[in-house]
Amino acid sequence: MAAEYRFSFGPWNIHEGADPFGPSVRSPVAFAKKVRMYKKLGFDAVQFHDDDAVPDMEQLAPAQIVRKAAAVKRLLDGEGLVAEFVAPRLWEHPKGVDGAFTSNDPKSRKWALARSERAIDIANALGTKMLVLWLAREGTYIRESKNAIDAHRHLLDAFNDILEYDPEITIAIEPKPNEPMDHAFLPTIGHALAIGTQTVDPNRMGGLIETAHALLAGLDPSDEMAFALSMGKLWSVHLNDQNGLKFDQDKTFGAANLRAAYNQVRVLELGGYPATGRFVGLDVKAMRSQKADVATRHLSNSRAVFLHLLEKVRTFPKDVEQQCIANRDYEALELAVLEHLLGKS
Ligand code: GLO
Ligand code: MG
Repeated sequence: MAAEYRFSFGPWNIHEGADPFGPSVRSPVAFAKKVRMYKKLGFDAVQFHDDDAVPDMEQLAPAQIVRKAAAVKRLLDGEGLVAEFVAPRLWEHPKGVDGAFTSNDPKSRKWALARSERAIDIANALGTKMLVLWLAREGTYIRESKNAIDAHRHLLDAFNDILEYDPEITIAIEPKPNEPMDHAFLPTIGHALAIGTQTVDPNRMGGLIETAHALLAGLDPSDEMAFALSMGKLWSVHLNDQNGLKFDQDKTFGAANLRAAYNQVRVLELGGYPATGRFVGLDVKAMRSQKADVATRHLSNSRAVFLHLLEKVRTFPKDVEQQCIANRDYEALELAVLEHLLGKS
């Protein structure tokens, strides 16, 4: 019944459990081994950072990078998987210490663009036309450290350069309001889509909405998704969950707020998301306490929760909904939703 939704995750979602207060607690899993796990877990597509595909890319010439990425493509083909997107990892290199596209140092800004171009080369070799930009360090720790007006102009220049580098590449901005920065530039999908309209090719600018990031911005993830869907700009999602306003938790989808998760699935249904051919991405982390042999359950569980909620969305009595709306009896509608989620209807 739900076969038309297809799912993706990134290799970073199978991880060793290190956090800012303690080291790894599980051994690393080799990339090739992770790739073999996808289908078994119910997933059809791989999300990439550029250096997930080509780990030593900073030491390689462009042609060597493309050759290595082509080998990864063969690995994917062998497993019947596709690449959903590539995201340049601009937040770990020393040159990106104070931001990449919005660094005060022009040499860093130049590096960020060159690195993004290599990420596009990798995307082409992997067979995807989507670049995701999570603008991790584009922001400030203190407001006085940057001219924020210039910073937004630098972002626009960078998007234009990327669009011009490859006439077919599309950019999905993944907004996040904070962490690692005190405040990030382009903190919501509204900001992301607005700047897209100012670029040389607004048709190639869209967004990826992550549940936790919307919650950290104090917004409702399903309404954020609705905003993008209303403009045909929801190009991917990172479903997960978040228990209040704290660090980005990336909990299993639905784990903190089942009803909010239900509404995210509902809005994807209302927006005809599966017919767009785009993937449902899950950006979830295993708990640090999880033992290695079950440290992929957060992924299969998140997918399972999505599919259960999809069934709930599809079986919600439409006549009751219509009647409640006609009567403006939202107390009745609320109870109907709660009872449906509780398995009482
Ligand atoms: C972190 C982000 C991160 C991105 C990934 C792809 O908060 O959610 O996981 O989704 O780097 O851009
Ligand atoms: Mg994410």
